[in-house]
Amino acid sequence: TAQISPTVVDAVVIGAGFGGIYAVHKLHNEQGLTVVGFDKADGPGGTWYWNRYPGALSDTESHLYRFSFDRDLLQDGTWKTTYITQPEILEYLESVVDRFDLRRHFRFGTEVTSAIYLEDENLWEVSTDKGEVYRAKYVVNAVGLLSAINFPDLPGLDTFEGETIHTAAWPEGKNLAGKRVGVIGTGSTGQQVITALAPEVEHLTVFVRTPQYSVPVGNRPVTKEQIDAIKADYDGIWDSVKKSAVAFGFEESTLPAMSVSEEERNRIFQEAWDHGGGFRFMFGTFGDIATDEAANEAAASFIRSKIAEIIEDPETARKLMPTGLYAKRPLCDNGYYEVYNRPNVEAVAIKENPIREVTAKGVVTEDGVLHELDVLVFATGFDAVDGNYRRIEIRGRNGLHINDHWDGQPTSYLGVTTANFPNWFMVLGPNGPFTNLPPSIETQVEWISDTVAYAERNEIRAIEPTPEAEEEWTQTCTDIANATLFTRGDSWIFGANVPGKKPSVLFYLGGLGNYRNVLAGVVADSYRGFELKSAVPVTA
Ligand code: FAD
Ligand code: NA7
Repeated sequence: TAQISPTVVDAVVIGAGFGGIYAVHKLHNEQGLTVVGFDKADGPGGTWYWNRYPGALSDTESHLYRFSFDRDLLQDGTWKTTYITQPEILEYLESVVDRFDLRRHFRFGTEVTSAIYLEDENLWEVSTDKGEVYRAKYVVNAVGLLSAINFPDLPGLDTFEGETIHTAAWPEGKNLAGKRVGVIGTGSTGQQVITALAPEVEHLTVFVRTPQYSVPVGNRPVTKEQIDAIKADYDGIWDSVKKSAVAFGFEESTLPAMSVSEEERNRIFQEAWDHGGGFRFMFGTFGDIATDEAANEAAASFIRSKIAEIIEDPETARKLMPTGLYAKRPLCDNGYYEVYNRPNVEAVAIKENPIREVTAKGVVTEDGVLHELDVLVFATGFDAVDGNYRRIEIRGRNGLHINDHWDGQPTSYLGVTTANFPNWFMVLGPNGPFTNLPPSIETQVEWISDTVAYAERNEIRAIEPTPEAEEEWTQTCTDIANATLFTRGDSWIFGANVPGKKPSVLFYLGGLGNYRNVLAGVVADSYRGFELKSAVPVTA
């Protein structure tokens, strides 16, 4: 790279999802900084650019799965159903990019391969797979928390003569009508794609490893009157969302599940089941489902009884029946369990009957059966949170590699910064909030851009957290996580889903309202926990 003369800008933004789009808007349109944004994708949208699989739907309600920062944007928005589909979200994000004239700042189809801090110049040198080199004082990483694909290697996979597709790399418009399709994975994505594919394909074989608890999503058409009522009250709605814990827009319950009679408890569960929504079922019914074992079991057993009612064949129901704690990201679906009553859908329980190998014609299980397939779909999720960081060569002070810095576990101070990586910010980095994400993304991007503005105003050369502040934040997040049952439900929330990945606490489970207070408190307390290096000599 020595021969290439780098382009110098004030800030580099990596990613063009909700986070990157808003970061470029804040830094350029509001602060007048020169900014270049990158995305591997050929257009904006992030998650919603990549996840084009049939059935892809947000499980945040439509009116809250969007930006809140601009009143006119909110008033101009519209939606057809209570939940918003992938094509609609993609269209929305593209329209935001055009509305704020952001497209010209992005280089699409361009992967950032390295970001190296040059101590003497106090600049980050950012290189891309196109051979370009940029230098910038600030780097904002908006690389996505559910973005680096988890693609398990099955024995014999390379001999398969059919097609393999990961849901997060679904080719645009790819239709599987009339095909014999296998799906591996029954998380949120698996449930959506299985439900959508079942009526279209000739035969669907679902390879089920760990069945999960799910409740109906309850997606319904909305009227103009309903939308107008929301718009009339948008300020109040966002205000209460940003003060809440999970930011999904419903009233979070504080009622202990065991404080009411069994009959009353089941009435409350039934009401939530009929209304729909995964987070609503877990956090809107009672206040202690995620923390108290008896409460958790009450919710789990209610859902199990529903599954037993819905799935007609008892043997199939057994294969789909979750056991143990209800303590992962709460799922909701659009008729998922019902799908197994179709004659063309078959469940294979791969814990009791593991996949032996993939052959030219399909998947062979331990019982010797060949499941013949034209297409094998991987709904196997993501190397969540730190996955995309580890795929870039990132070096901070003294050449410290991010993978060495995060050798034990990925850490941060406040989810947005990490020690030894000056002027380097993260959107949804390790130990950020676990919520409906757009309001958390906005919170972080606003904090980052306010901090950049503060540094520019005060001629701060470099800002980074102290290792002590970072350790304290990790401890805070660990203590909060340990007070919940979530630490016991192996999933991507704790990095427990990818072979070889060391499980650890990856989220601040203290809620968005508290998180916002912490961020504001740190700033009010003269950037408590940060080291600010002045560009000008400090006079006595
Ligand atoms: P992303 O949208 O993931 O964007 C990151 C971008 O960075 C990607 O486009 C990627 O290509 C790019 N990138 C990464 N590394 C590089 C690199 N080295 N060089 C160049 N580009 C790079 N959240 C909710 O709150 N509610 C939901 O209902 C919900 N549903 C979801 C459903 C699915 C199927 C998935 C996968 C996620 C869902 N999420 C949901 C989470 C969702 O990811 C966030 O809500 C949000 O879209 C994240 O935005 P982001 O900008 O932080 O990251
Ligand atoms: P998830 O929730 O991580 O689900 C992945 C699924 O794939 C899950 O059922 C896994 O089973 C299964 N899986 C993963 N690897 C394998 C292998 N090797 N063999 C068989 N089965 C496997 O990812 P999603 O995409 O569904 O959802 C992630 C988030 O994105 C979601 O919460 C939304 O926020 C959007 P396991 O449970 O590990 O036994």
